[in-house]
Amino acid sequence: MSWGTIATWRMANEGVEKASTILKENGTAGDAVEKLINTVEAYPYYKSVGYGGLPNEEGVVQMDAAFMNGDTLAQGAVGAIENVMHAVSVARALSREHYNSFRVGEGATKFASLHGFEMTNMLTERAKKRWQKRCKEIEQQNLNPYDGHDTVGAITLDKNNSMAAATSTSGLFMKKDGRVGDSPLSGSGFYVDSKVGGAAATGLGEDIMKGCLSYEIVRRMQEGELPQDACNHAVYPFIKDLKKRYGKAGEFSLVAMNNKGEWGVATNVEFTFCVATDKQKSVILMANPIDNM
Ligand code: SD4
Repeated sequence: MSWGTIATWRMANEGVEKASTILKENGTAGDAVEKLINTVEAYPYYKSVGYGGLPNEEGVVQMDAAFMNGDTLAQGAVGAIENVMHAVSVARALSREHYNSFRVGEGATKFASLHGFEMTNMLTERAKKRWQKRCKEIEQQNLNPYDGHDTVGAITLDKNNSMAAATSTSGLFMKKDGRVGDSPLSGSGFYVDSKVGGAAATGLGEDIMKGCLSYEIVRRMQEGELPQDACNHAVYPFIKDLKKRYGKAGEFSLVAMNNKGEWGVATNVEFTFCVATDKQKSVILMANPIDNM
């Protein structure tokens, strides 16, 4: 009986270890992925996810998050939610609703509050200082305001062959009020089907959305490609094409796992990620863009 998990960035390491324990002990893919993401969300020194996440240009922390059940294909998501530490848990609660399962802004916070989620001021002193510094830098040095962002995205496979996917992020640093990225968007920031596998993304949401890259990877795996081939074929030609048609492509990376616990990644930037499976003890690995992009 295989189990496994793969997640974006080194920051997911502790969460991946906790998810592995759940999966080894016969827990569900859904519980494991939620625990993985919650662990990153609660840590105040990760500057792009959950508590301590970086604010928008008005100094307000707005989170995007999603949860998907690979058995039922049920999904829940929140966009630009404020004052909630565990946005992914709100997304999971929303995934149990047949209607109204993707909520944004005040409506998302209202749902969280009604469902007993604690209201938390998400702007830490540290994040506030970084924001103040960046405001000054932008004014004085004409810097690109949107540097500094990462998403934790993860796929889990449990011993019963069920899979789940989830994401959580504060999105682009200095984004506009109400801006929503790829992370809560089905098929772009995440997708999972227990009959096949799943994928999740991190990077410039505006460009990831242009290719629906998570769905494209799952679709390729469904056609029989291994996760690494699916990642290569979905991501690298897309980057080339985007550069040709749009003139540029932002930085982004994708991780994927199939329902046998085999995995793959593709990236156009130096990228760390975490993996653990029944055959592979939890590790942090590094991926680089392939040469002929
Ligand atoms: C977004 N994809 O909001 C997120 C941010 C991110 O690495 O992952 N950056 O566009």
